[in-house]
Amino acid sequence: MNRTLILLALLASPVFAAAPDGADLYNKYCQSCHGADRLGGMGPALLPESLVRLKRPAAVKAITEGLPATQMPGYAEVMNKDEIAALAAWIYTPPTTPPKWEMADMKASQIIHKEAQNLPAKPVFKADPTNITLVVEHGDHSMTVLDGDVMEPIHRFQTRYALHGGPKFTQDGRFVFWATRDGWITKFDLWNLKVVAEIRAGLNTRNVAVSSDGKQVLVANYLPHNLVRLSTDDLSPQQIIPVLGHNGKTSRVSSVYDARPRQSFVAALKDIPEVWEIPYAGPNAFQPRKVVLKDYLDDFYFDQTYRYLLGASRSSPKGQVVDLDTGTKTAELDLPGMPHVGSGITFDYQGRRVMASPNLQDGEVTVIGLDDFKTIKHIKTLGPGFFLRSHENTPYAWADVFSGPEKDAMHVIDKRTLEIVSTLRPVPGKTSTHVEYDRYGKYALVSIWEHDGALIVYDAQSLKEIKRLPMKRPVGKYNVWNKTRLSEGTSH
Ligand code: DHE
Repeated sequence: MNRTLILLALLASPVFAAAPDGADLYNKYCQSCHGADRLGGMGPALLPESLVRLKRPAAVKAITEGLPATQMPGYAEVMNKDEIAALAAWIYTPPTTPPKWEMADMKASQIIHKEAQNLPAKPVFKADPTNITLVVEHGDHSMTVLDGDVMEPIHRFQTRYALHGGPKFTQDGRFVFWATRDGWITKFDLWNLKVVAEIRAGLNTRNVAVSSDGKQVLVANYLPHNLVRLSTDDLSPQQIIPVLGHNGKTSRVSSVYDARPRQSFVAALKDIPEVWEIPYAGPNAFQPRKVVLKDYLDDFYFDQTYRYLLGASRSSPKGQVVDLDTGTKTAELDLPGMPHVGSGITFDYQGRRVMASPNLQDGEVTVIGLDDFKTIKHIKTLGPGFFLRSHENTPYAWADVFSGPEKDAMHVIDKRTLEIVSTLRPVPGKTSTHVEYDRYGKYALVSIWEHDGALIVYDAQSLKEIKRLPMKRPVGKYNVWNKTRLSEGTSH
């Protein structure tokens, strides 16, 4: 064999084979579904921001074996282990130029469903439209519409991939708006059970808020760092509000909420110590008022006057109370661990208004007086919880234990004594989470967070199970009346 042939043979041997190139593999196998530049298409976006909740070994497993109940196939027969590892590493690598999503991109993505325009303002079903509950099912990305009087489904339909945050209703309860983590916003006509319009307003989105006058939708984005204002008519984009702080830094937006009595939106920011208030009425409409703070406030709870924000920062051991009128911090809160104040509730305890918050890190529910912002009680639970829910017409609040060995437990707390009076295990060994009530507080609905999970309907007074509705990994539930009437027992 001459030298050239030996060299060629060596280069072709596994020792000298070039390392697999993740970008090439992406273009070959993934781009058609996950989009050019990893921005998403039929499949979700595969940018580092979109993958924070997916551990790398899980990504490798998904590429190798595919994902059940989705169109994601397995690639074990097509790529070897090194190629799969290179591809997984590539999707977690930030793009060399930050991805953009501008007005023209939004406009090009807008879909107006013609068959859902100008339909009658009358429900097509017999159920009481004010007592409808929407159930978001993550297992197969669908939504069930429940008749809240009898707790029976009246409709079920496919949604886009990975909804997150509460759907937001117009005040009459007819139209509902929701966001996916990939930035798709949907407008749904609940009375006609039809999707009216859709638009992609961001690349990585947190949630939406709808103004109380029913005219504006505001979208909170992680990527790009902005808020996007849409018209509620057909979701046409009206304004991009870049989030640039006083210190010249841009920020992700953690969440945005409607502050009805203030006629404004209020946004929590992840990367800069500011809270933004964006009025939607008056001479300063749509011009952000930037409240500069000493500490970050990336999740908060409004007191019932909407003047005070009770906030937690994920990086600070103390919570803070911010007076929105004066734009200053007025008190510190004794909130240990990682309080999930956004999921807090309000009620009366011994003649005082109090708020209670679950905790994502510590096994406790913290109860705080709203008159002096002092902690009244740390109610010890069996583990960290995600959601706390109640209703005006019940003496009980339900607190889940979302993670850890006791994730199947659901505590029932008596609001009169602040004691746990019952710990239910709806399905032993399976995560039970997120309670929502019907309009009258008669039923408490618990999600069994499993692919072949269920919604369990309890009698809210006797705490006895009434029935089980099979559901695909149900998570959030949203009752029209409770959400539009700002029930003190739920988030808005
Ligand atoms: Fe959520 C609401 C933030 C993870 C299910 N979640 C919210 C809201 C915020 C938030 C700011 C309020 C928006 C609204 O209602 O308009 N969630 C976060 C996080 O920061 C966190 C911890 C990590 C993340 O990556 O986002 C997080 N959330 C989750 C989950 O893992 C859950 C259980 C499953 C999922 O959907 O990914 C989850 N979040 C929910 C639900 C709501 C929610 C069901 C609405 C609750 C309601 O009753 O209104």
